[in-house]
Amino acid sequence: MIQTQPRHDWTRDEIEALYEGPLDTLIGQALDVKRQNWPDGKVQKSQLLSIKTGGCAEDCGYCSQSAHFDTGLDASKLMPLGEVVEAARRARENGADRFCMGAAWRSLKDRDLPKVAAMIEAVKAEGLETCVTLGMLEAGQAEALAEAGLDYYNHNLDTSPEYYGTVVSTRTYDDRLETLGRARGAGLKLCCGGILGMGESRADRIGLIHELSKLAPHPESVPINMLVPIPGTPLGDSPAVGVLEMARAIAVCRIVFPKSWVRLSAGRESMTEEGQAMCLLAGANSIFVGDRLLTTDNPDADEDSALMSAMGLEAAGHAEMEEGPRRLTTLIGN
Ligand code: SAM
Ligand code: DTB
Ligand code: SF4
Repeated sequence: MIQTQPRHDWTRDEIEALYEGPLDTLIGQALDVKRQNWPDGKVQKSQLLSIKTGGCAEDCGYCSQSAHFDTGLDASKLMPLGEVVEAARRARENGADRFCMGAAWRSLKDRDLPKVAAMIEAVKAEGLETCVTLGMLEAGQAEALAEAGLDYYNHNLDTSPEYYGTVVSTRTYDDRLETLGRARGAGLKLCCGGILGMGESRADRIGLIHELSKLAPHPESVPINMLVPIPGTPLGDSPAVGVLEMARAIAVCRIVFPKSWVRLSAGRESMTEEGQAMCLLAGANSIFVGDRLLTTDNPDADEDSALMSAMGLEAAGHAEMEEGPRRLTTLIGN
């Protein structure tokens, strides 16, 4: 009998056993869990907007926006409110259900908080779920964001605690956990996941999932990114991770986080249609739409329509999907 309720006592060995299993067993289990918690045939769409690009003080080895590396990216100031609202409207018209605003900050400054709060209020008023990712939070800031109507705070753990220092030197894993705790303490939902393809081992991928599983409650949203290699960064020449490895990580996340969104996030632009289908068949139930992520390309609306139509999937909003399982009748009954 497959466990479909969230658990916080997963051991690394249990997660490893899932991850290393035969792919048909793993994906079969992931789909069992998915069908007991989510409707068949539906995918949720989120859209990103970079509200403050580049010039970041952190040295995350994967990131185009770090001031430590010459990536050729032009830094810009915080976007005016009107442009953010326009982008949110376009996203909603394109079928997005959640709008995620990202800023290339090491940490949120109190002087910027009212401007970001106004963006959250305005995007919420457009009928979208709201998410922001603004770096580290100080005491009290998460409460102010929640007050403005924020639904989710995105702050990724990115990899295992052991590998983290190889990728980032300007902050620690514990700094990350502290901000996650502050966001959770203010009643925000968490969006927290990681990246595959940074030169980490499979044990690090298992370690990441294990760390995420210890968060109680689990992050409501778990984004799994495939590294988009950025020339000029320390990870710019990293060999691509295989799509089957992405599918394995997604399937394990679906089993370990049965009631969370598992989002096939960055990296779709470099995948074939079949590769993306494989990741969705492994249990992902959300994607980023829009032809840009934060600073890099994402498949355009026509490509996504073709993928959805080839798979017979429909976009659905969070409210419909959170109603829970709804099985489509199959050709052979039940
Ligand atoms: N500054 C904030 C922070 O670091 O939390 C927010 C922005 S940051 C761009 C958000 C997340 O995007 C990172 O934690 C990482 O998981 C993901 N990301 C950034 N660059 C990426 C890349 N080149 N490929 C894949 N994912 C990436
Ligand atoms: C997440 O896990 N992935 C998104 C979102 N959370 C903020 C960001 C992906 C960024 C990809 C690289 C870029 O476009 O700069
Ligand atoms: Fe800055 Fe975030 Fe990029 Fe790190 S991932 S350099 S914190 S924008």
